[in-house]
Amino acid sequence: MSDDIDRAVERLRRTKSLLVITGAGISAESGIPTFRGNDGLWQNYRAEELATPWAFERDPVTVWKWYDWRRGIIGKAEPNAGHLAIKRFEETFPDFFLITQNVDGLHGRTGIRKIVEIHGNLWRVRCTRDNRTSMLTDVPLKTIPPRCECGEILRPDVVWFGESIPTEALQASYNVMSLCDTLMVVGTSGVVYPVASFPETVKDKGGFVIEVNMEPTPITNVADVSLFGKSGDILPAIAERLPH
Ligand code: BV8
Repeated sequence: MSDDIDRAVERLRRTKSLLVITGAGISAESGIPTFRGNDGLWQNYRAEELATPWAFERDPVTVWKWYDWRRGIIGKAEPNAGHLAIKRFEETFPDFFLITQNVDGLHGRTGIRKIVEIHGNLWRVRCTRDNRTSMLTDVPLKTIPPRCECGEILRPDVVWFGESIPTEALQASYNVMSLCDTLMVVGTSGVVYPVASFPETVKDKGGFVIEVNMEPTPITNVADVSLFGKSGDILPAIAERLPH
């Protein structure tokens, strides 16, 4: 592993524009269950039952009970050393951007600014009548389902399976992918599209891809370097070896 870390650090020292993509694994050390791991969020439920517009249409109460449970866990969580190291990368690299698939808001709590939450944020809600969004941070929720002052049901402002990524977020993602010379992919199983296709997009245009994960994923075949271990250990170790 130390040779691989050396190769990653050597590349990062020559990197002008760094793009980081994160998934649920970066929040695991904050105590937030991942989606597909042994303690996976999905284990007690099937994704189709909950994270889809059809599920919400059919049974908004069950979907909101699941989000209320997740908000309860996330509400007690703090950003971990991995989140903080990525904040340091924002200060270290002349050009930096973060795309996160996570809806937990933990990156935002580090003060990072150059970020797109491509799957939304579960602390934000959206009126199902006029799509106006607002923050709703009650834990637990006062009423399930929560309602807009207009009387309509509110939904989590997240991207569900079968829903398209908002155009602005997708455009911003393709823009930063075209500009970056190095991509670091952290804590994602690489199975959810379109983000799962992003490492190949960067690789195809000649970018260097560094993966950080506990185990091999489909991204491992695309990566120039895969660093296996906890992001909360690996990312600070890399940050330490970069110019401050
Ligand atoms: C789209 C928000 C166009 C909600 C999420 C058939 C019908 C319909 C759609 C599809 C279809 N087939 C394919 C699709 C497309 C679908 C898709 O990709 N499905 C997959 C499952 C096959 N995608 C979509 O629908 C997307 N939209 O394509 O629009 C369209 C429209 C209509 C029809 C067709 C196409 C929208 C996808 C967004 C879904 N929303 N979240 C919410 O969270 O409540 S996805 C959800 O998964 C989260 O955002 C999560 O981040 C994301 C990805 O999962 P990961 O982050 O990778 O998490 P996971 O647990 O899987 O992995 C964790 C990793 O961390 C592991 O590798 C583990 O080893 C590692 N790890 C653990 N601990 C650590 C660690 N690593 C380092 N350190 C540690 N300590």
